[in-house]
Amino acid sequence: MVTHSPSDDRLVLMRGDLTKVSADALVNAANSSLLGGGGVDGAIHRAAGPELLAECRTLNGCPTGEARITGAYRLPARHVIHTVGPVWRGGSQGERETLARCYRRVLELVARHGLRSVAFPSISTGAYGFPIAEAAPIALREMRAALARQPQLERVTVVLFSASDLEVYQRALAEAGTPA
Ligand code: AR6
Repeated sequence: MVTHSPSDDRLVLMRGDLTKVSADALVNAANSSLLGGGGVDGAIHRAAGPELLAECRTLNGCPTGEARITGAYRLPARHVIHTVGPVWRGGSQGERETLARCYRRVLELVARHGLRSVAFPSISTGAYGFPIAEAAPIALREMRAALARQPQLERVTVVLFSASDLEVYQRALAEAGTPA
């Protein structure tokens, strides 16, 4: 089951495993080494196969708040866009701005490569500890802004791992108000 944004039906929320979703690009919540880890990063590398790690090794990492694009190998996608979210340190270290920049950088790469669909996990809200109720409106705001700018974009999906995470995003979407 998917939830569509009331203001733009190209923005959808669903519960599931990101590595099973088909899109031009799947977004990875990576760390700055880009050499894999746990959570969605581990799942993406496992599903993509070792060729993804081999390509990531050539990139020499990625700073927090930035993004890098690679092939997707055995994933049902053309590309993986890796971004490094902020570690939550209480909210006074610019975490919200850095999280917004992650979404913007990913969506800039989507535009630059002419991609029509992209699927995101909830960046930083697992191991990196960003409160999901604060992260969801930031994520959705950046996605709506990109959809308004990018007519080629047919679908932006957020794939939430748990029912409770999906509920938080659904609430944020309902509260988001008028289009960006
Ligand atoms: N599909 C969709 N969402 C998932 C999946 C999946 N297969 N697996 C986990 N999630 P996290 P972060 C959710 O920890 O907080 C890694 O070790 C998860 O429930 O994956 O940005 C990296 O290497 C949570 O809601 O990413 C970094 O070191 C969300 O994805 C660090 O974790 C993000 O959780 C990054 O931490």
